[in-house]
Amino acid sequence: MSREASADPDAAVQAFKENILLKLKYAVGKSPGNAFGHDWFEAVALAARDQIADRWEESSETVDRSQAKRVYYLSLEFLMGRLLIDNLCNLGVLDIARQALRELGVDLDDIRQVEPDAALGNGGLGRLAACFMESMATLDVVAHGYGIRYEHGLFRQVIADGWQQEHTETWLDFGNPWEFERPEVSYRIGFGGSVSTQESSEGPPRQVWTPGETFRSIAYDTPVIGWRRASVNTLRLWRSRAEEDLQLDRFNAGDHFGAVADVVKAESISRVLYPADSTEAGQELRLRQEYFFVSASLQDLLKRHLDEYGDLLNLPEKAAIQLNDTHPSIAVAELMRLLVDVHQIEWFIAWRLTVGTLSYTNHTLLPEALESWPVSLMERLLPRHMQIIYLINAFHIDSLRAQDIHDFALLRSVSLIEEDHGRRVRMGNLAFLGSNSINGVSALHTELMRHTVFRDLHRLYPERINSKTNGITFRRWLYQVNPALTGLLTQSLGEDWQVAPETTLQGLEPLAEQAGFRKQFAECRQRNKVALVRLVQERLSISLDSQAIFDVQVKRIHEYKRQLLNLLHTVALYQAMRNDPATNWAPRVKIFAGKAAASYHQAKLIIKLANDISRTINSDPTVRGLLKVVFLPNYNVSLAETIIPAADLSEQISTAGLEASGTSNMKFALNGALTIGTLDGANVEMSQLIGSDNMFIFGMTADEVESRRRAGELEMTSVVEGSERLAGAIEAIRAGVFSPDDPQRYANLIDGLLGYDRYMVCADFDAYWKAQRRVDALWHKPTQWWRTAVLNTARMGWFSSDRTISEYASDIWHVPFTLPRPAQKPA
Ligand code: NBG
Repeated sequence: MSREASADPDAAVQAFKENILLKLKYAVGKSPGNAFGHDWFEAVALAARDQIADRWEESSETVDRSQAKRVYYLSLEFLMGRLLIDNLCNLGVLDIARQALRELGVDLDDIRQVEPDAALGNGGLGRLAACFMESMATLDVVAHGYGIRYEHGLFRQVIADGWQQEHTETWLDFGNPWEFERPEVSYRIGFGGSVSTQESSEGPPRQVWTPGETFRSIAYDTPVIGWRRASVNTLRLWRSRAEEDLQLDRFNAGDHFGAVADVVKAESISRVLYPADSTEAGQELRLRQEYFFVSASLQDLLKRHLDEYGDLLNLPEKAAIQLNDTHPSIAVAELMRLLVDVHQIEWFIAWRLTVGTLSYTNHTLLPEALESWPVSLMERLLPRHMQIIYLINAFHIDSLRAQDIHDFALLRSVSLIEEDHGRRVRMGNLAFLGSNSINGVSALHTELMRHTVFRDLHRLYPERINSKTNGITFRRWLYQVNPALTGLLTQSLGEDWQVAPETTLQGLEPLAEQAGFRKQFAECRQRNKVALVRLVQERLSISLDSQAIFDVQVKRIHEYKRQLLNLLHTVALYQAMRNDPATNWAPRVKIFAGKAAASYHQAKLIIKLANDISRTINSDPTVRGLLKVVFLPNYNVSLAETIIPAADLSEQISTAGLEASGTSNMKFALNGALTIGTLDGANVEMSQLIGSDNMFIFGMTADEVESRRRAGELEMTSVVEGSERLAGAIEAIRAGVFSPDDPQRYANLIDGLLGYDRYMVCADFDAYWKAQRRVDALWHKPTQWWRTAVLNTARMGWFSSDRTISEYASDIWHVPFTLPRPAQKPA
C-alpha cells in the first residue's frame, strides 16, 4: 500500500506493540506492570513519532533535492490541541495502535485523555494556523511554521462562584514527546542599545546597531504529518534563553538572586502566551515577544536560503513568508535590517526582495485589535528598526509626491506614523506596505478592509488586497471528533469519500430525502449528545435531557460576539415558559463556554451573568424539562471536540461587520448543526452555499449596522420600550432576579446597553427572538429538521482548509500543491 503502514495488519499490530514496549522500557523507564496513563501515552507517542520521523527524513531529502520554494508561516499563536489521535490518523495507524494497546490491556480512549492540550493560542487565529499546518502537509506544500514555545499556554479557566479565575496552564509539566530540542539551532536576539554610523571606504556609510542586551533563541521542532503520510513539515518554536545561565562572579559574591537575573529576564520572553498588556511592562514584553520570534525565524530562514543557494537575490523565487496578522509585522523592518545592514544589499534591492517575499493576513477590523506601538518604546527597544521604519515611510511618501499625490489627508492616513494619539507606529500599515499580498479571511471581511482600515492604501495599491475565506481541517473536525457520522458517511458514500470531501460530500444531498438515512444521521447526533451529557454530569453535576435542542455558543467571550444577546434570549424564553408552561415549547439546553481576556472586565461580568442565570433557571421547578443552562469551564480544543458534534444549533450571532470570518461556524455546520446567525464573516458564504433557508439568518446587515452607527442611533430606550420581551428580560436582570446576593451587580451593564449599545444587542433582539421561534417550529418537524441537517453537512465541502491552502498556494505563494489521492488498494 502506498503511504500506508504495512500490507499485513497483524504484523503491523505486533510491530507497533513491540515498539510501544521498547519505548516504555528504554525511553520512559517503566515496565507494563508499573506504568501509569501518562507513561503509556508517552510510549505510544514515541512509537508513532518514530514512524513520523522516517517520513520526515524522506520529505526533507525530497525537498532539498528539488530545491522547491518554501512557505514560512509566521504566527505568534498555534493552537494545536492534542496531537496523538491526529498523528495516528494521519499515519494511517489508528486502528493498529488501538489494537496493539488492547493487547497490552490498555484502552487508547483512556490514554488519549492524558495528553495536555497545546494551547499556544487564544482562539480562531491560532486554531486557523494549526489547521493550515495540517493542510499544508497534506497538500505537499513545503512549509515551516514559526512561533514561540510558550512555557505556559492560554490560562486555565476556573469558575469560582460564577466568576472566571485565571490559573497558570502547565502543558510541559510531563515533557512533550512530540518535539525535538535543537540546542544547536540558536540565534542571538538584541534589544535596546544604540546605532552608530560607520564610514566605509568601499561604499556609503553603514549603520551599526549595538544592542544593549542580547538573548538567545533555541529551536524546538515538532513534525507535522499530512493525511495518509503525505509530506511531513516542521513547526519550529523558539524558546528564549540568557547568554549565560549564571553569573558566577555575582553568585560567588553571595548575590544568589542577582546571579540569575538575566536568566529570568530572558526566559520571560517565552514564558507565557499573551502577557496582559494593561500595563506598560506587559506591552513591552509583548513587543519583545514579537521581535524575538520574528528575528530568530528570519535569521534561520535566511541561513537556510544561503546554505541552499549561496545568494539572497533570489529570495522571492524560493521563499514566501506569510505574516499571520500584524503580530509578526516587525518582520518588514527586520528583513530590511538583515538584508541591508548584515548582508549589505543596497536599500532599494532589499526593499524589492522584502516586498516580493512577504505577505500579510488581516484577521480583524476592530480598532482596538489593530496594533500600534509608541514611537518612544520602539526607539528604546529597537532603535535601528525605528530608523528603518522612518526611512521606509520617507521613501514611500516621496514616491507618492513624485506621482503628484499631495492630498494631505491621504498622506497622513497612509503614513506609518500616527500623530493623533501620541506618536505611534501603525503595524497594519507597515505590514501592508511591506507585502505583495494582503488578504482578508472571508469575502465580506475583505470587502470591508478595502473600504475601512485600508481604504487609502487600497486606493494606492488596488491589486494587493485579496480574499481567502478560512477553512478547517476535516480530518480533525469531522473524522476524529465524529467517528459515528464518519462511519455513516463511509457506509453511504464509499471508502474514498474522505479523499476529496469538497466534492464527495455533495453526494449526500439525495440521501437527505431518505427517511432511513436521516434516522441514522440523527442517531449519530444522539450518541454524541449522550457523551456530552455524561461530561456535563461529571464536571458540573447538572443532568441534561439529551432529547432537548442543544443550543450552543462556544467561543471567546467578547461583546461583539454577543453572548449577551443569547443570554437576553435565554431570560426572555425562561419568562415566557414560566408564564405559559402549557405551550408546546421545544425543550432546550443552552450551552455556553469560552474564556475572557484577564483584563476584560465586561466580558468577565458576562461570564458571571451566564452562571447566575444558569443557577437560577436550573433550580426553578416550573421550567424543569423545558430549559437548562450550562456554562462549561475552561473551553479549549479538546472540549470543543466533544461539544461540537453534539450540537443541534450553532450560535453565530456577532454584530454584522465585526466577525472577520469565524471558523467554529464551519465546524458545527460540517457536523450537521443548524446555524442561527447574522450575515457576518463566513456566515455569508455559508448561507450562499448551504442556502439561506437552511439556516436561521436574522438581524441587521453590515451596511445597516454602519448606517445606524453613522446616524448615531445607539441609544436604545425606545427600542426596549417597543419590545415587551426585551424589556422584561432587561428589567429582570437589572432588578437582581439572577443576583439576589448583589442586586446591583448588573445595573451598569444594563444601563450601558440602554445608553450606548455599541454592538446593537437591543436593536437585533426582536429579530433574534423570531428566528429562535423558527428554530422551535422546525424542531417540531423532525423530518424537515434532519433533512436540513443533512444538507448542511452535504454543502460544507468548500470550507475545507485544503481548499483555502490551495488558494494561498496558487494566488499568493505561487507554489505547487497536490490534493490528496485515494489510497492504493493492496494488490
Ligand atoms: C480572528 C477573527 C475570527 C477569524 C479568526 C481566523 C483574531 C485577531 N481574529 O473571525 O476574529 O475566524 O481570526 O481568521 O483573532
